[in-house]
Amino acid sequence: MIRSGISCDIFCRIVDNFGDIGVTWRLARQLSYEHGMAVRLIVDDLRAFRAIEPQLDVSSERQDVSGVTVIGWAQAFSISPADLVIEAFAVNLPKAYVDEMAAKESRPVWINLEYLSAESWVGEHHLLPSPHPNLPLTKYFFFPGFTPDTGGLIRERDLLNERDGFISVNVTNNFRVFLFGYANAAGDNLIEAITSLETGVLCTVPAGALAETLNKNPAIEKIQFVPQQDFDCLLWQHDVLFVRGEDSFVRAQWAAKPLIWQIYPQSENTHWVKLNAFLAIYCDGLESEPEAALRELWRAWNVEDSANIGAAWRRFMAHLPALQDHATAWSKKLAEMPDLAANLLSFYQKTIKI
Ligand code: TRH
Repeated sequence: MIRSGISCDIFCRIVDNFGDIGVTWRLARQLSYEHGMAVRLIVDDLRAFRAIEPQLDVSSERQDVSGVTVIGWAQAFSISPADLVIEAFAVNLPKAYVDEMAAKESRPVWINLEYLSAESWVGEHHLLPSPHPNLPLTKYFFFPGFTPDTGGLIRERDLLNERDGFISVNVTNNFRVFLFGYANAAGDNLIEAITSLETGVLCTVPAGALAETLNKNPAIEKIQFVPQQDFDCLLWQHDVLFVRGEDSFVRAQWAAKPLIWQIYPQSENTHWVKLNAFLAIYCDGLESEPEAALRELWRAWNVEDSANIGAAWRRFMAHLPALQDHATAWSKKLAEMPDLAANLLSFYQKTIKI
């Protein structure tokens, strides 16, 4: 592969769970192997990172993994700034690193990669500059999103072809549900409803709080985390996907399967605004009955409504063919937009010329 000659540093602090590292690790690998960039990922918690990348050596503060140099946060002082600097989710960069960015003859392009949201203000704020108060540096807000006025979604070049190839040869007889979520009081009733509706149904539940709190049920298969490179194949083996956070939510959309999103809860219920904004664009083109079924199941799962989750599941399943067609159409529609890495690079090329 031709190296682009562009270097990139991505800074990530793991707040909790795997969303921050999930997004940055995926992006780092793509920038390296598809765009030939020299990528360093500076991360504060190698142990958490290891859950999605078992090749990592947690005792090493500098190592090369899958074409990316992974550096422990404490070693950030030892590196000179790259051409493109990405701080993920408004993490504060080390002061010495920022001072060095300002001192460089050709200043880096500085991006703050924001959280994903379908809210309409995102397009208006995407790529807005934020000049540094006292250094000759400008940081740009980069918003992922679902519409062409945003930074788009991470999508690897061969992802959809790989998906179609995999699905065409891996046909399973059992109906399979993937259940990746936070602890949920409605979990047992949901499993009960899933297993009483279908025979031979299997529910895959990745390790974590949800798996730990579920009652024993022969239909449940608890699994350890797979490496992130294998996560898509795992999704493609299922018929309905319960996902959460940000990265698994996006991958479920690329999997083109009916999905239920458990959104990361925020204070003052602000996550509902985000969830409804997504539903408003996702449901466009769905008939009213499948739309109502989808909305009801999403609501019941997110408010942990154990009394109504069973009925919501049955209603959702009654519209499964329509929901499957819609998921396929949605994934096609999203794929018409340039992907996030391509948008990032074209912004870099434009900005570096200014
Ligand atoms: O783990 P998440 O809930 O992450 C988050 C964080 O909580 C974060 O603070 C919050 O702001 C954000 O959500 C919105 O969910 P997410 O984003 O889906 O990340 C999970 C990652 O783990 C994703 O990259 C897929 C990966 N994964 C594997 O690689 N293997 C596995 O087996 C599983 C189940 C997941």
